[in-house]
Amino acid sequence: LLSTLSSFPQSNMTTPALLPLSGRRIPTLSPGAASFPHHRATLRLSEKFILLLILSAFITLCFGAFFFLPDNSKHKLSHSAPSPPDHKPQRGRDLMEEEESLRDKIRVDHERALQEAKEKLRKSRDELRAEIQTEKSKVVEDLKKKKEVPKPLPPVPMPKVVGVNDGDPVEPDVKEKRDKIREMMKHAWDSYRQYGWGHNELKPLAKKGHSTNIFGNSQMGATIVDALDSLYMMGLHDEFKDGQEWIEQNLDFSVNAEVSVFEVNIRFIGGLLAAYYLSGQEVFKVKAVQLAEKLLPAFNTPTGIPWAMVNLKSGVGRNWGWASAGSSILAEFGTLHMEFVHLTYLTGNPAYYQKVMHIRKLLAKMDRPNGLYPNYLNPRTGRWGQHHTSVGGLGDSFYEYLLKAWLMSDKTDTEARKTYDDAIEAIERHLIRKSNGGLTFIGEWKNGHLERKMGHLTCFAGGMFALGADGSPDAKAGHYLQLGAEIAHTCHESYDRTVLKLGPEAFKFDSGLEAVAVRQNEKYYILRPEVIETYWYMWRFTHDPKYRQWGWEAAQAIDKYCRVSGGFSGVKDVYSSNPTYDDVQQSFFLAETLKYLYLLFSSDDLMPLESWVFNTEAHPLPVLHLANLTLPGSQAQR
Ligand code: DMJ
Repeated sequence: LLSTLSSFPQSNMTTPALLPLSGRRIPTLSPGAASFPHHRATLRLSEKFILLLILSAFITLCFGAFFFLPDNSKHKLSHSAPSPPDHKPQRGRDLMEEEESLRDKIRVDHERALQEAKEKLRKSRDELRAEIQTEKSKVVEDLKKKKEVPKPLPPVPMPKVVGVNDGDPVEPDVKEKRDKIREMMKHAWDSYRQYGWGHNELKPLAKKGHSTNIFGNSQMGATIVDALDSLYMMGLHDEFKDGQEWIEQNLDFSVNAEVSVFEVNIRFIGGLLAAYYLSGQEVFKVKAVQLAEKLLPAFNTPTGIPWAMVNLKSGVGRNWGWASAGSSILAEFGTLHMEFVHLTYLTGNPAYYQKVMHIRKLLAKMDRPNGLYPNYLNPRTGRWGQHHTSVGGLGDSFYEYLLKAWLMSDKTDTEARKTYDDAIEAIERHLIRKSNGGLTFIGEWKNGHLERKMGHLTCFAGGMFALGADGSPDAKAGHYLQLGAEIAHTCHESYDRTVLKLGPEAFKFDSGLEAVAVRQNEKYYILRPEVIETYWYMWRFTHDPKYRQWGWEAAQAIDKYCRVSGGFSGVKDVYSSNPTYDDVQQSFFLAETLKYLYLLFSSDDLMPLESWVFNTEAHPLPVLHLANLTLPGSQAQR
C-alpha cells in the first residue's frame, strides 16, 4: 500500500481529516483544495476516493485478521493431534463454529461486565453499602439453608443403661459432702454460663471466654459438651437442658479451625456419646457422628497413624512442631478406641472400627525397646521417634484404653487385654520403683535411663491398676490392687506435702527429696482430676474410708484456694500461702474433677462399673455385649 501511495504526486493529494472505517463517512477536503477549478477538483476527488477505498479495505482486512484468524494455541492443538484425513473439512467447520460461539460469549460477557461497572459507578456510597449488606445477608441465609439436615441413623439395640439416676448415700455426712460438690459444680457452670457461654473455656478472674490451641480458633463450647454428663448425674437438669439447647442451635463443626484430634475425641465425641446414652436425646448422637466424620481425614497418612491435628474444614492434618522428628503421640493416636468402637456400633459404619484396629495391628508388629512403647511414632515412616516412655503425659491413656477396650467389650476383646498385660509388665520392670522413704513411684524412661520424676497426670495409673486387677494373669489381682493403693498413697503425699494441700504438676524422688516439686514451673495445680480419679476407683474396690477422707481434703482445698467469684481457677504455686491464679477454668474440671468427687460421695449404684466404662475424660460409655453382636468391619463379619 505504501508503495502505491508514493506513486501519486504528493502535491495533488489532500489528507482526509477522517479515515473512513465503515465507508459511511465522506472525506472532507483541505481548505486549499476548495480553490481548485471544479473539473480538476472532481478528478482529484475520484483518485482520492479510490485511494481511500484501498486504505479502508486494507484496514478492514487487518481488523478481520486480528479477530477472526484462529489463535496460536489452536494451531498447536491441531498439530499435535491431527484428525483423520477424511474428517478434516468437517473438523475445520466445527472448530470455526466453536470459536465463533466462544467469541460471542466473551463479547457478551465483557459488555455485561462493562455495563455493571458503569451502573456501580453511578451509585452513591450509601446505595453501595446497602447492596453489600443485602449480599451478606443472602450468603448467611444460604449457609443456614445449607446446614446439614441431620440424617436419621440406623436403629441399634440400646445397651442396658443402668444406675444413671441413683447414688443417694445413706449417711447424712456423706450426703452433705455430695451436696457441697454439686454446689461447686453449679458455681463453675453458672459462672461459665454468665461470662463465657459458647466459648471453649472461662477466664474466671477476667470474667470472659477463653480458649487454647487444642481447639484451634474455634468457639465450640467445649465446657458445655464436657460438662453435660456431670450435670445429668448430679440431677442438674435445667442446666443440662440449657446446654442441650445451645448444642442444638449452635454447635457446628464446619469451621476453619485446626484442632487436636485426641482432645476433640475425648472431650467432644466422648462427651456427646455419654450425653446420648444417659439422656437418650438423639441430637447428641447425631452431633458426635458429624464431628467424627470431620476427624477421619486425619487418618490419611502413609501408615494410617493419624496426625495430631486436623483442620475441620479442609481436612488437612499435621503434627505438633515440638514432637520428636515429626512424630504422632502414643497417648493421642492410642486414645481413640473406645469412642470409635461406639461410633461404629451406633452408625453401622465400619470405618471407625477399622481405623482403630489398624493402629492396634500396626503397633503389634513393631519392635518394642525393652518391651516398652516409646511415646513418639512417625506417621510417614512408621518408625519410633525418641525412645521415651511415660505412663504420664504423652503415654498415659494409651495403656488405659487397652484395658478399657477389653472391659467395654464385655471382656471379649482378649487381644486388648493381653497387650495391656504385656505393657504393664514391662512398665513395672523398668519404670516403677520405691523411694528411700518407701513411696512407690512411676518414673519416666528416657533413652535407657530412668528419670525419678512423676507427673500429676501419672497419678491416674493407681486407678487403672485397681481397675485391671480383676482378670490379670497369674492370679496377680491382689498385687495390682496393692500397686494401685501404693500409687494412691504416693499421690496423696504429693498433695499433703504442699502448703495448699493441692498437688504439683510434677514431683521428684531424688537427692533426699520425695514427692515434692523442685522446679518453679512444676509447682502449679490446674484443677486436674487424676489423683481424685484414683481415690474414687480405690474407694469402689476397697471401701477404705481413707479415700473419701483424702477426696474431701482435696475438695476443701479447691474450694478454699481455687474458688473465685467468677468460677474456679488454677494456681501457680501450691507451696505458696499466697498463690497467684492462672485465670483458667479448665473444661475437664467440670467433666472429671467434680464428677469423680461426686461419685466418691455417692453410693456404688450410681454408674456401676460392671455396666459403664469411663473414657479418659471421665465420660461414661456403656459396656457393649459384643458376644451377641458383630461389629461391621470386624473379623467375624468379614
Ligand atoms: C484430661 O483432659 C484427660 O484426662 C486426659 O487424658 C489427660 N489429662 C486431662 C486432665 O488433666
